[in-house]
Amino acid sequence: MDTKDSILKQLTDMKGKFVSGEVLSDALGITRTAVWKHIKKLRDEGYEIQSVPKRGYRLDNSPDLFDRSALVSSLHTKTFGKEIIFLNETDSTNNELKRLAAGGAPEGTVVIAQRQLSGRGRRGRVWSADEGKAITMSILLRPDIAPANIQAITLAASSAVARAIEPFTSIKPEIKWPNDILLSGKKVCGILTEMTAEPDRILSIIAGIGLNVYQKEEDFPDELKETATSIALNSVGPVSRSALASRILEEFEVLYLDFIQRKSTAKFLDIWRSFSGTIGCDIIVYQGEKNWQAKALDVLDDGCLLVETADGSRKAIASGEISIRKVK
Ligand code: BTX
Repeated sequence: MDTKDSILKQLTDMKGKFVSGEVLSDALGITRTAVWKHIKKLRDEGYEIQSVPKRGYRLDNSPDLFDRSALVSSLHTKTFGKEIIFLNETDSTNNELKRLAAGGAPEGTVVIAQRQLSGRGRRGRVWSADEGKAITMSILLRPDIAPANIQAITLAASSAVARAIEPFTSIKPEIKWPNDILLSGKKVCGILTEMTAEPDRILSIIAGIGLNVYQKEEDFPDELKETATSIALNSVGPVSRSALASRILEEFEVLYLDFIQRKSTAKFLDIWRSFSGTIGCDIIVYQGEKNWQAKALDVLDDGCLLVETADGSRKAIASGEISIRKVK
């Protein structure tokens, strides 16, 4: 066992009590400065260690174990996650799942990766996720619905994520149409829904979820520092990625199965509305080269956003981007 692990073992054995720097340095035959350096390394690995002058060090929390067995043991679902492919590294969990889907993978198959080399957002944008600090996962769906309904699936996914993370956050998550989940106006989660379909039939939908969990402000690249946040930056207590991922899968499965069985979006749209940070707001709609001002009125059964334009006419927006101009 190396010195760092020996320190960790001593702290763990103390079961939440303090152990002094002196005791550690005597036991390991190193200086107190060396002890401090190892403590710093452990903190960098995600261990939460308190240090109090004259009392020493105390282990408050270990980094969460996010692996297949931790997730399986905390998951209570019927189909989502019955097949979980847990990878150390892939290009994109959406790409990986698309390959598996082409090979006949069943509905509910989940791919999770610790590291994505080319994580994607919509329209070719990049999704950034530091290894060990985020959840990057994709879920395979094979619904018997018309391709036009894909937007509804995106809204079901964002409703599920908002519901799943709410117990872990000190402020209520808000959904920006169609799929951004925000905490205090900053993006904590993005959802990329992709589909392969024949003209009248969906073959597969892949719902990719990127959730920022442990990032601190300094972990985000400069261009995201103002706009991105994480669960840990807004948490009410310790967070574990296994608990978060399993809750997301559970909530998503309930809303998805309800939608498929009842052929109705009513249930998750009510949830979506209750988390909406969009309805009632003045917005700018971006569609292709054009952009225009409107007021967001509601979300429709098919997931489109109903807006009122400056001349008082109403339009349903199926795709595009919006930015919120004012708080409701
Ligand atoms: P989006 O196009 O709505 O958002 C992408 C934009 O969000 C980027 O251009 C950037 O400005 C910003 N951004 C990038 N990374 C982050 C981040 N970590 N936190 C906050 N903002 C960020 C959103 O697309 C859909 C993202 C889906 C990501 C998942 S991860 C699992 C799956 N695999 C994969 O390749 N994509 C999905």
